Amino acid sequence: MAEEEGFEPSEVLPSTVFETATIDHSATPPATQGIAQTRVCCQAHFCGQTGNAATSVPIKTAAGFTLAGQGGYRTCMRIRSFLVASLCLSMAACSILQGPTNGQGQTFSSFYAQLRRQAQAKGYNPADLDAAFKGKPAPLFSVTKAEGNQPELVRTFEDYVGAMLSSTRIAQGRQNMELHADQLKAAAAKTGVSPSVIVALWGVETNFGKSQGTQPVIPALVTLAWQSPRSSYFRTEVFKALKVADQTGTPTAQLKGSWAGAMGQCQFMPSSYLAYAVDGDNDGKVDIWNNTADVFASTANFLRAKGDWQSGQAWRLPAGHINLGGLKLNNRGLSSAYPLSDWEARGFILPKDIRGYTEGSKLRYYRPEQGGPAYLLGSNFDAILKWNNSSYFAFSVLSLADILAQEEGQGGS
Ligand SMILES: [Ca+2]
Repeated sequence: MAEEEGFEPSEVLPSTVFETATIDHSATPPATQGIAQTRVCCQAHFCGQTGNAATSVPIKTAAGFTLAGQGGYRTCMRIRSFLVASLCLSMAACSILQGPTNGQGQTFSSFYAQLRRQAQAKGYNPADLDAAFKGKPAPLFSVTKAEGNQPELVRTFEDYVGAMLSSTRIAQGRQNMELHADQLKAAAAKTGVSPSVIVALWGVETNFGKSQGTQPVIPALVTLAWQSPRSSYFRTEVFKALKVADQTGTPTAQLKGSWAGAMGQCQFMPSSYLAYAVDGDNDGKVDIWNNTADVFASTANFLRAKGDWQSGQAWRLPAGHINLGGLKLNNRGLSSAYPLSDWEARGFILPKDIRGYTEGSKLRYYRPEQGGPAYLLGSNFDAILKWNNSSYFAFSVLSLADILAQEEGQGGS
């Protein structure tokens, strides 16, 4: 359940501060922002102008000097040299003393103190948060770097799908379909989600449980809550993770997962664990880390409950020669979902042997590659998008499921 948005880690003063800084002489800015604003003032008065006293305004440097803006160009240039040196020293000193800041100019220690207070207000023990860091709260910069390197952000559709449908993964998928046939059938019987789809998701998420991630989940989520543009989402996941640790009796430092905070063999975010993970083998525990019956039951339950999985419905149909006039596609060639009747009005003909669709069934148009095949995708594609909002991911998972289903004689996912 990786997140699709990418951003660059911000280990120095964020460039956006400089781009958006305005000269506000009435406010007293926070320390970091103040340095950035002073730099803008410095450029405006000493580089763009020639020391015009009438238009100059007082400049308070980071070192505490205030210049009244009187005098000519030579004086300004001498002062400029002094100022630049002072600013450089001051910025370096601030960086060392305070550490890097996020896009809002907030240091990690300041953010963490605030988060700690929020956790306490929500009824959590802040000591559990501290324990996740083994008593030394600090950001994990490897987490933010990883987010900018998601495979789907740097690979083409062909490369991405090819890697997901490797011969090794298909072979291991077949073996696992046999090995866990009873548990998979039990999960399918309760949810209508076929074993091939469950195994395909398991295979692409964690290589059939073998690659669950080794990051400490709570520090990873706290880092993302501090630095990510989706701060509020990850902040909520931090609190949910504390709840997961409590429910499962896991010490917070031992809660492991991916750099994005996804946990266990099905890579559930903490909120998904709390909402959709279920006890597949009725042993009284919901263990998505070690128990395959729970992993399969939880995976299928997510698709049924959150994705409204339509059992037996073909997930893709050849689009044929339909009228695309006025149809908007996103940058990956995917349209919004429209009723079957709308597509029929554009010239689509539903094959007679396809079941599970009505006139109101919603489908999306999808042509991932220019000049390549085009499809209409049913709501089970959307169910996978709710798992991971990436069309490449959803297409790969369901294609893999089709291959595994053919092996098992299921006739499609
Ligand atoms: Ca169980």
